[in-house]
Amino acid sequence: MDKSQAKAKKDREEFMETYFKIAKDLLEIPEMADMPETNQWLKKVLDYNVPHGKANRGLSTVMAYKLFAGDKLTEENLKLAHVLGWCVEILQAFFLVSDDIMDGSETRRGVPCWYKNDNLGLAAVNDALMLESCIYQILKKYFQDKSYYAKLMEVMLDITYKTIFGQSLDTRTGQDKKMETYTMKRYSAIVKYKTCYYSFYLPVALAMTMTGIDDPKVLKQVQELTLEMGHMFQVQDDYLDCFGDVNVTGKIGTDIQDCKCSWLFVTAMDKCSPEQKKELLEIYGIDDDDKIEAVKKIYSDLGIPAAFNKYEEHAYKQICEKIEWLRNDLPKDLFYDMVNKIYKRSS
Ligand code: GPP
Ligand code: MG
Ligand code: MG
Ligand code: MG
Repeated sequence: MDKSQAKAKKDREEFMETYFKIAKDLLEIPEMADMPETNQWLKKVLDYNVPHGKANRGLSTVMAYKLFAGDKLTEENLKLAHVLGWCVEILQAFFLVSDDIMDGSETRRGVPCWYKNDNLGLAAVNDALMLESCIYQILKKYFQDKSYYAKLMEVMLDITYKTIFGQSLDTRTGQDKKMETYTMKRYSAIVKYKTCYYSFYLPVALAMTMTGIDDPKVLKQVQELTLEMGHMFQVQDDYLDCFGDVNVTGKIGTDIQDCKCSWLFVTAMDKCSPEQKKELLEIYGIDDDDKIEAVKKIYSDLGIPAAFNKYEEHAYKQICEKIEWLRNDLPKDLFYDMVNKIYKRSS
């Protein structure tokens, strides 16, 4: 293990310690002491859905705080940044539990999706709501006497709002199945809202809120850059849904049968012959193994994997260029770390 891997391992271990603390806090909310059964249930929901991911978003929140705070960093504030990082991870868990129900997915992080677990079914909807509510219990406990408490809530709620609207567009597009509307423009709108804001902008925005950075020009630069990273991330996600190794991604893809406006489909539409187009429009969005395989074959025949590799390289280069051109008061290392964590990812 080299030096940077050892540091990443240590950062992760420190971050995990805070998970145990906030999980305990949530189970010990004084006015809920007469609800021991639901408290035990909440523990199950948290432990299954929150701590077993890559925690990129949570760790980015901590790193962003460290780099924005610079020499004003205190032990106490670092702990608070860890707490904020877990709020982002809980938000992610809330989205994933809900998303898996909507997408009809089977597995997540190598185990059954929460709603599939113990045949929970739609009872899992309330568990998703429980997760979301936990965020605000934690924010209250740790931040209520901070001058930036209202601003933190505003950021969290605003990004949640945007994500829910992105998810609405994603889900309704898949249900309407009007494949002539599946353009790159539509795709970009879906991913900007459903993925980019919460996955890449939110961790940095929360850290900036904690450090009191509110210059609109700075926020705009950070937003532009992080949304671009998020776009690359979702294109990768779409690629992995179809061509990823399930043992590595931990999730079985559903985009083809769900008739999603995915990067692969939009790119295929652009490249295909009239005959291939006719076939694709006939077989896309149907939950049938042979038809799903036939879609994958058309993607392969069209050279979509190569087109993806080309896209990824190009997007990465553009993001790195953007980072180079950032204002000097912004921490370039943070953004390089964020993009390098995802470039060429297989999970
Ligand atoms: C990713 O879509 C987007 C989300 C997980 C946001 C969900 C938002 C909600 C408001 C529920 P995806 O379906 O491609 O993700 P995955 O491939 O991980 O299922
Ligand atoms: Mg999904
Ligand atoms: Mg989805
Ligand atoms: Mg996906």
